[in-house]
Amino acid sequence: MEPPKLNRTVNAEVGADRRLATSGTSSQDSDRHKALIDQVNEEGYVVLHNAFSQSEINEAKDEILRLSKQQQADEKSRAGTSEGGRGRNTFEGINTERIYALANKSRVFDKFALHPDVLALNDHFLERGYLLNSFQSINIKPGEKPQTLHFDDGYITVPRPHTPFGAVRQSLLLSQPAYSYPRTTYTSWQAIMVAVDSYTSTNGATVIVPRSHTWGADRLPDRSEAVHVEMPAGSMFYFLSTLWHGGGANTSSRDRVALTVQYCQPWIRQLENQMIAVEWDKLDDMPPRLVDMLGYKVGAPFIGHVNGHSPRVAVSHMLRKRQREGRDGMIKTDPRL
Ligand SMILES: O=C(O)CCC(=O)C(=O)O
Repeated sequence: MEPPKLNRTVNAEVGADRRLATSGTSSQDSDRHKALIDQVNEEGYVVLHNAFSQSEINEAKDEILRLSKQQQADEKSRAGTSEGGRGRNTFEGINTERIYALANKSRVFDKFALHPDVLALNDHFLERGYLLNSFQSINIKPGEKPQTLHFDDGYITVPRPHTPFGAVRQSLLLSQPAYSYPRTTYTSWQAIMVAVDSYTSTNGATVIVPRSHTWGADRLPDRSEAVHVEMPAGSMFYFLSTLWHGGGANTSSRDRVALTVQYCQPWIRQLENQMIAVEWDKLDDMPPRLVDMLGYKVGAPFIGHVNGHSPRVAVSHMLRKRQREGRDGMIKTDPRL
């Protein structure tokens, strides 16, 4: 998404337009991407079939299982008697196990956050320098109730239909005059759900309310308007943060494991604090694009800089300083925390 004119001038002066990457989609893919974008504009979501191979999905599933065992053991040792593997509240699902901060926990998941079609869609719907908002696995277990229907940017207290967030919405409309949804519709982030287990109508597949991304604040969905996104393992769906949706009830006898990756505008506080969640000494082993998305690249025109440098440079300096001073492992913890 192109920023408005004034921002373009400032971005050019400070070099932000050169600094911030796009997915670099080839022209060969552009018609296909345009069709995907059209569908997202129309329906609020699009399913991308067979986005990942069976072996990539098997590898992800094994890794989720390994992390789940580790997380449950940690929870048990912290809480003493707790069963582990359960959710924190009814919204997130009591019979639902979430593993947060996947970018910190394994390199197996990186590819799921960097799918070229998703990056191309993000380039269209978000501004350059967009961020990784949240990256987690969600296992909806047998017996889980349907999640409260919601839209993901609901906690941003700008009433629907969203006000323009500056002139950004206007540039969206200028670049797509043919689209018919209301002038005031503007979304601040998008998400994908990747089916690690096939999504069926009984195993907790996400339900969505098609076209609800255009609704104003006065319209609430009825459950009868929600449909399951059914898709085989390895497929994913991409949806706008204004689309009403929720986790489905799991009335089957099997788990429903999915990965979810959310991306947000570069000027929004991320849901998961990625710069703390991902340990600094792991950054060198990560794909640079993913490191940028955690928040390590200076946004436009210069959001997030540290003394005029990128947070990535600042962190490298701090790590080197710590090493020089032999201070590793000597960080004091405030007893009140
Ligand atoms: O797991 C799902 O299918 C959806 C979860 C969701 O929408 C959420 O937790 O916000």
